[in-house]
Amino acid sequence: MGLTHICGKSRLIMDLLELGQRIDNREAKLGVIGLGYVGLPVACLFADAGFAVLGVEIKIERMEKINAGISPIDGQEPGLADLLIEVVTGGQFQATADYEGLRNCDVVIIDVETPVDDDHKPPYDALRNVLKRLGPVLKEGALVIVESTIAPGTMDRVVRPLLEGASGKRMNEGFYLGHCPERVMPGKLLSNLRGVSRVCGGMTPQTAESMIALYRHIVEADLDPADCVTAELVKTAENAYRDVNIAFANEVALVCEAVGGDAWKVRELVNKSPGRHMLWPGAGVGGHCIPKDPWLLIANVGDYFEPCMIPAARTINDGMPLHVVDLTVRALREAGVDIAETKVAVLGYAYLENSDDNRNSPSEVLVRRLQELGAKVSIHDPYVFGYGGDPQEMIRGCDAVVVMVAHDDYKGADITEWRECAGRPILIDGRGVFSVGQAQEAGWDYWALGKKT
Ligand code: SAJ
Repeated sequence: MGLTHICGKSRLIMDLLELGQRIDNREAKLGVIGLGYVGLPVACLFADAGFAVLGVEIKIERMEKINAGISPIDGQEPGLADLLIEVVTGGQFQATADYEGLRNCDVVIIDVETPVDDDHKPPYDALRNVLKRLGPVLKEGALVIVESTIAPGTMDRVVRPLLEGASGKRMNEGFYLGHCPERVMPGKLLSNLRGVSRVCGGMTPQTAESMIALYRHIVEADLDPADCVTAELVKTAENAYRDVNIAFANEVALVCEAVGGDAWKVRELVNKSPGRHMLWPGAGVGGHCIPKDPWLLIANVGDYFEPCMIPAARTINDGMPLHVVDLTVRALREAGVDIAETKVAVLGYAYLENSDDNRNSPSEVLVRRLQELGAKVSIHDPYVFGYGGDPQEMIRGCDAVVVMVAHDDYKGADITEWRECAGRPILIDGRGVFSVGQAQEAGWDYWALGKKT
């Protein structure tokens, strides 16, 4: 091993040891770039743990709300609004739109969106922009941690060269680099950040150890050291795993429709078999993670092999809202009605039960297709802004009612009263909310995903 290399290695170790001490005694100054549903709670938790935190947010209105102690995040996020007020008024946390303030930061955490394009590839526009603006102000010896979900290989082939180019520094000399993928869920942001284990992927083992020392201040669960590729693989694979398993449940549901089974009953009994954990079939897979992360997992493998199962699962899940449309068309046709002259009430517009989040909602796909077929569609959702009110008013006079989300409000509804409001007794159940007996007893011509009715 050459002297330079030994000096370089000892320099790295010395730098990270010194950084580790500043982290341990909370002297290290933290920067968080991107104050969305991940960055904002991360910034608040580190500020609450005693660090001085500077948040960088390019959306001025969002930045100003945060500095006024007002959480810009919609929906119920237990504890976040109070924590934000506390750390802002306590002076531990402030937001800015200016990268200059990051010059004093020993640690910079990056939390920006990483969508995929129509070719299912991540352009990383936001991430590239952040790295180009961070480079010139990056403090000597700073630790940069990407928390955004990224395709395996991105840290080494995108983040590292961009940051070295923009900063004029070399990794493991002028700065240190790691990837700690977020594992938050809307509605449970703070509890997930505190209670769910994290993979701390460092470009060197020493970097991973420094990351563990940092996250130990806010995470009560396991902090697992790894290299960056492992961290990239774990996050994208865990969500691809979920997507593939949902697709399996959906394909079993279609089999049940074809042969006369009940997919919910089948799932319950399958899961009595040791080692089986079949998920729930449904009218589609929405949200900000599951539809995207499988594509990130396979984004950089095309030169090596052609994945088939993961894309096939995406095709199955993306097809489920359209399958519910087919059920609706068939039900109306059997009642002697062409969908083009009908009124259809769609109950549920969020992507997830009891949530107001409608990102990538399967209901959007269903509504668009029904309208293309000529139906007049009304939408209800007790949580999504603009679609509240009494569902019976949406149902009144309709030719078909389609339930797309298993909100508790629907599970507890009196569907006999719904029937009395409806123009025709056609009920399409996309989430197994009702039983065949319950629906037919209430006088409905009941059609359900995953059930032969
Ligand atoms: N869905 C099904 N069948 C299922 C489960 C979900 O059709 O059995 C549908 C849902 O209706 C929804 C979509 O899939 O439209 C996604 O649901 P989700 O329960 O996976 O919720 P998400 O999108 O919030 O996923 C998050 C992810 N968490 C992170 O990325 C940190 C995911 O890894 C978690 O597994 C998931 O929450 C969770 O377990 O709640």
